[in-house]
Amino acid sequence: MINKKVEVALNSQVNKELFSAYLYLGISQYYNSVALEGFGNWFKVQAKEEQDHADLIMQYMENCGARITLESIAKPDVSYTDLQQGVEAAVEHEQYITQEINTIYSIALEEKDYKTLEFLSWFVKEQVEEEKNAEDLVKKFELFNGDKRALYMLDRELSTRVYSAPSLTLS
Ligand code: OFO
Repeated sequence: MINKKVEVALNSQVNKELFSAYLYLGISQYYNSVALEGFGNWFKVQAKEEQDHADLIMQYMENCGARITLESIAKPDVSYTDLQQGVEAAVEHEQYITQEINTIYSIALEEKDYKTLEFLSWFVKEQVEEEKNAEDLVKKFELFNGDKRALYMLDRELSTRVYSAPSLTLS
């Protein structure tokens, strides 16, 4: 059994995590299209992590006997006119997701749903890393100040990112 308000909020978060995956796939395609395939790789790995986040929430909901309703996933807007806009979009999106996770946390707290609070604590910590990773990319862009050679080096560095499964596992 799970509190109804918490169930609704978690169900909505599943959609937001799937949208995150879709957005990052779009950003990945954008960077591939301008021959920054390292950035393309970084965002493709990020998209897989977002899919994991959705999977974890669905698994938790299933474990609690909650009803999951899959909603439509919105079309991401990746019509960027500047190379920095992709990484800036990621920062903005992660800040939004942090707010959404915090909102679910507040609802669970209000409803005294301690098991969901325990589950969400992993997401609260994860968002610190998610925001920092995206912010670091923006900072590097700003540091390079249009230096193409530095951008090329960063692209090579980002091409080495590999997917790893989330540290949270549910039985
Ligand atoms: Fe799921 O953390 Fe990013 O969006």
